[in-house]
Amino acid sequence: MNETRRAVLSALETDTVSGPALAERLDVSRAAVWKHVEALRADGFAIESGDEGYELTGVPEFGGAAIEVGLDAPFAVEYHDAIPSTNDRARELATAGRADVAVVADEQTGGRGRLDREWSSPSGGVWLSLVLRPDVPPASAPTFTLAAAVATTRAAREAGVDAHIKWPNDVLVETPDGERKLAGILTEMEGEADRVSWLVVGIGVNANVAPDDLPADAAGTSIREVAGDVDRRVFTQRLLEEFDALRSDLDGVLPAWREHAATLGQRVRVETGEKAVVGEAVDVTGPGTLVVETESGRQSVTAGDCEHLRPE
Ligand code: BT5
Repeated sequence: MNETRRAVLSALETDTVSGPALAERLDVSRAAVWKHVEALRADGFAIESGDEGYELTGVPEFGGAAIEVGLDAPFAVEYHDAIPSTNDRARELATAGRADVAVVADEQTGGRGRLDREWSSPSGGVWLSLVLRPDVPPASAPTFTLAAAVATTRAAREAGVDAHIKWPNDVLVETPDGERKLAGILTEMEGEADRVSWLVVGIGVNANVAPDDLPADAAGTSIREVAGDVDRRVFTQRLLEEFDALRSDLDGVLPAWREHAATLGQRVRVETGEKAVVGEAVDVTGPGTLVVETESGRQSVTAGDCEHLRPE
């Protein structure tokens, strides 16, 4: 969004302000203020002009400016009604040197999961990718995936969904028919030997999505199915705020992850590509390695697909 327009919006966020006062505060003409107010109205903001000045009385249901209003985290939001993949767009922004941008879409036409799997992304979801430039070594990158899983789980719980994390990156809901996937995370990175250049953390949440719109074989669920429709603007803000708090305290990520995880203490089968590791998941150690107690001793797994097995 245009800087002045953003400033008009943030002024109206806390107060009713007159046109002349706004013009003076932002050092622009009254005509410019009026133009920005009109543009905001055209974007769906309800701004009333009364005796005291302009009053913000309503924000659009979803969208970039809507998410930025009242957001207590330093992300600029780039919104698309539809886009092939927010991760692809975030990679472009990362390559161009940007940081702390959240690319958000209502619908993705080419959503990606891990290992080039498809990620179904119908309209009504929260499909979001963060562009980050943390000053950490590449080995610490998985911590940001864990942080995204914690942030998503917390936001889902606030929306009334009893969500848990399955190692490493799935957010699940336990249903009478078994575990259902509510959200997935795809982290991509470019780095040098000793430090990360950029990270793109892609988070896909089945928010206001009908179960019929999810792939039949995916065992997915949505916030709509479990708890009814969520205010996606507030949900996205809470997710971004929780993520921002976690990345500012990386030592706190692993304990928070453990607290929200359904995997620890379970019998699991982890497909690593080369082999299957079967046993009890006993711990996750930094920066996201799963420790499995198998018949032949403890094994550490850094990546793979994890299945929760029924107890023997
Ligand atoms: C993931 O992969 O779980 C990572 C998903 C990341 C999606 C986000 S959306 C924003 C950003 N932009 C992108 O293009 N991607 C990211 P994985 O663990 O590989 O799981 C993929 C598998 O989940 C698929 O093979 C399906 O079986 C299943 N699946 C596909 N769409 C689903 C959905 N909407 N809900 C639940 N399961 C789904």
